[in-house]
Amino acid sequence: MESNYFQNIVNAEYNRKYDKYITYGTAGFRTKSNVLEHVLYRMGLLAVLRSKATRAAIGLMITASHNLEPDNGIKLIDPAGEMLEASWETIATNLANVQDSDLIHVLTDISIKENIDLSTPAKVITGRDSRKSSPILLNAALAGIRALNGNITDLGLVTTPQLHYIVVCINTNGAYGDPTLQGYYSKLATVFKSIKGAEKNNKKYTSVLNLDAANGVGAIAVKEFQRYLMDALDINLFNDGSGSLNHMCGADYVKVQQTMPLNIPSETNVRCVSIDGDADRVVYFYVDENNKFHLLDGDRIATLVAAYFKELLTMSGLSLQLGLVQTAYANGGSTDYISNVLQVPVACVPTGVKHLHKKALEFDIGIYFEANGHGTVIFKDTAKEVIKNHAKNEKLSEAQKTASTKLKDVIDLINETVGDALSDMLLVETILHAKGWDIIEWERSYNDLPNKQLKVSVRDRNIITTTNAERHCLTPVGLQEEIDKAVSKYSRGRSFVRPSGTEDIVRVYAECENPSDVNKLAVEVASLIYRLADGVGPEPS
Ligand code: G16
Repeated sequence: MESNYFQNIVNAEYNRKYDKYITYGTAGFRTKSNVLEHVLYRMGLLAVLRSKATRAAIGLMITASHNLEPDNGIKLIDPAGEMLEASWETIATNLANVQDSDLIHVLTDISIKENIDLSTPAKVITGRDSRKSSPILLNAALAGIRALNGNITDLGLVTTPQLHYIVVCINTNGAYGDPTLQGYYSKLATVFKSIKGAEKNNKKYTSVLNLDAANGVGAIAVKEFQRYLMDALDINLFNDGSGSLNHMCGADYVKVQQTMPLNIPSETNVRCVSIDGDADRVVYFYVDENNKFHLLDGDRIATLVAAYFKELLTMSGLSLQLGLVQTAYANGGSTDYISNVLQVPVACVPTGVKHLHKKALEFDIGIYFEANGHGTVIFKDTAKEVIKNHAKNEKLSEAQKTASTKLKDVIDLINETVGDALSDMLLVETILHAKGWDIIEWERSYNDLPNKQLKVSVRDRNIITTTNAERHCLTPVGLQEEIDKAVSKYSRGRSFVRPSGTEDIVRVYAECENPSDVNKLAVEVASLIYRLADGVGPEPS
């Protein structure tokens, strides 16, 4: 049956027109949009096989998230809303790179090795971001899905987290929520309004914020949210799609450059939010009366959320295991605060929400955030059950009842399927409102160590390999020893390097105690990479 089954997949329009090897990176395939059509066609084919293998709906999102407009990419979403299972990333990479003449053979091989019953129906839910190249790439993916008779639901322009959400809603027959965009907006907005109550403001908290939507698809979602939230949150929207995508705006720009995005007014102490091009990351920031920029990134969100959950668990009398997952990018100040002040167990894993999500599943309540603002909270089903039953317990004191009801309600505010900038923002707003905090109060909990990120272009970024959750460099030989020497010169110094899985560059992270040293350390390490890993372009200075 196999060879017959695949006979319709030959389509000259989507022949391989690019011979560079392409790999499934940190969050899917990502490169220049004009070389991706055949990859998207093949991923359409693969999505059908994955759906058959899992006997569930699969998500396929066309996006390059934080990258600039010329790039594009694809993220595949597994049935439970997670990123594609790791073993299938290798399958995807192989499929993306084979010669056209080997395609049928490789697909047949996948179906045999994965023991796929090809008569199982397949369902693929697709979505795309607002890039100009996305419709063409979506057509390529749809052609691939159709070639294997997969059933398609195309959601059109959606944020990545909306697609994750709808995939899970479909696969749980609506138990997670109504599988529509209206269902998504309505679920989050309803809970937000109900937890926050009628009081818009509380002590230092005011409901006004400035939001930078990176000129991406998130702007559409924000406008839609505003209709559902009504006046529960007063969002002033900037970079709403009329400018260039992620160009000097968006969460990645604000986090890496540690500066205001284009177009956001410098209003003293006003809470500002940046999301990225597909709205799966969020960071907060403000400028003070001296026009100094302050960033409250994913680490700050993680600590705010962890402290809130810890408080609610203690107040409700529940003993569920709370844990936090970070990456090497987490600021040393945040890790110290989590371990020593909050006393919440903290784990460190390699970059990529796929790694954080997996680790967070080990806790009853797992909070995971990358410093870049990508993260969420996930709950074990058993923990949800315990919380729900506890909130119904009539023997609880008034304080215990209030806390456990809040805990139960807040679960519905969180998009557990993946990091979701807008759901995360509503969670932060809920917590700040509950505490009566402005952004300055929030920032007071701990001090970040001064830190800096740089990008270095090298001939082949894959010659950099790492271990120990990316904190230690294995190759090129000798690089780690040189980094260690550089770091040892600075008090509380730390630095690591790793190849990006979304851009053709090597990333450098540096932090140390003295703000005037951090740039020196970052440049020193960047120069080491440039010299030992065959840098291209101008040497970092
Ligand atoms: C993706 C991943 C994130 C990761 C980021 C940067 O985000 O989902 O987990 O932190 O890429 O990865 P890298 O440092 O390997 O380039 P997004 O928002 O771009 O999809």
